[in-house]
Amino acid sequence: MATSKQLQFIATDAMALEVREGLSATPKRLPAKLFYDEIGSELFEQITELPEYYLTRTERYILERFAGEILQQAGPSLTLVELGAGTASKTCVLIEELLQRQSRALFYPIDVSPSALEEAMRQLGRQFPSLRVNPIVADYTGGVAALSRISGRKLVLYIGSSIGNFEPQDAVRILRRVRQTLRAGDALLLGADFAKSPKILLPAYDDSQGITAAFNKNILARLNRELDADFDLDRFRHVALWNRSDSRMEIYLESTAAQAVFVPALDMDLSFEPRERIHTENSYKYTDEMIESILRLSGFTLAQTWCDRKRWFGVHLARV
Ligand code: AVJ
Repeated sequence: MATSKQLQFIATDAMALEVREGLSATPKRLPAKLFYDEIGSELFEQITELPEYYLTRTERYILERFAGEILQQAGPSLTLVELGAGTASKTCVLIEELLQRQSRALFYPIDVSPSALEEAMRQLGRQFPSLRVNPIVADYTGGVAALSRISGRKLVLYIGSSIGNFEPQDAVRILRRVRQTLRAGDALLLGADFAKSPKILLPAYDDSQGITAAFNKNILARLNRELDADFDLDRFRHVALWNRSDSRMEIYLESTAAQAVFVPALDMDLSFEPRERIHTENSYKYTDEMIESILRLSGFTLAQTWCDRKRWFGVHLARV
């Protein structure tokens, strides 16, 4: 039984409205941002260490290998800003290189999670005494608004393939807003996963240890905890599919039986047919052409792309 305090969390939020909308729709869906409560964020950390999940370690390798070139391209006297920074664990690589080029630096990590930002502060403060960290607690919209108040030459980091959760037109909308806060000389560093064989993609989103399944199911567990819902987690299974025509991985929770679910905090009765799915995430996989077009439509020009030898992951520097 959830306490009233727990019930408040989603129920008072605009998030509750999105949950209601998504579960009322046909086919049913839930917003991917719901994954990241404390348990979900911990499960995601575990995903990044899975042998099948190549994204995080490949991007970190690219940042390590090319940090010098990336900062050279971005220009002198940089202030770093990171959208969706989390604990900023991959950003250290760039900060280390930056502090070899300039004696002091400013870093503005932007994230919705105050606890992740505290962790970032603690880690970075210890590791880099000459770095000034100014955390900003905000979502994408609020974070972008905060961007325009930051002075100096900026390099905005949007790494981790977080952009991949958005439909291309929404990605353009977000990047265009970022673009509007930037001035001549500023740059954007975008990390994005490349389209590749489903033989590589499918295991990355359906690992042998079942961590991704647990991550996906945590959405339902969260609705049980915070909205007092009665989803039976054993009667849903994790499904990952490659959608070639839309160039994206899709993940679902599939009902294994006909069943009814009640969501008290939303006063919602749900019914599921056998094999009926809830769509929980899209993860877009890009070609060079897709990246170029998204950047161009957002008002950026692609300056350079760095990638690993297999071209599994790309880090793209774009200028205003
Ligand atoms: C955090 C959005 C980059 O799409 O690969 C990992 C989330 N979902 N496994 C991704 C995720 C399933 C991840 N991003």
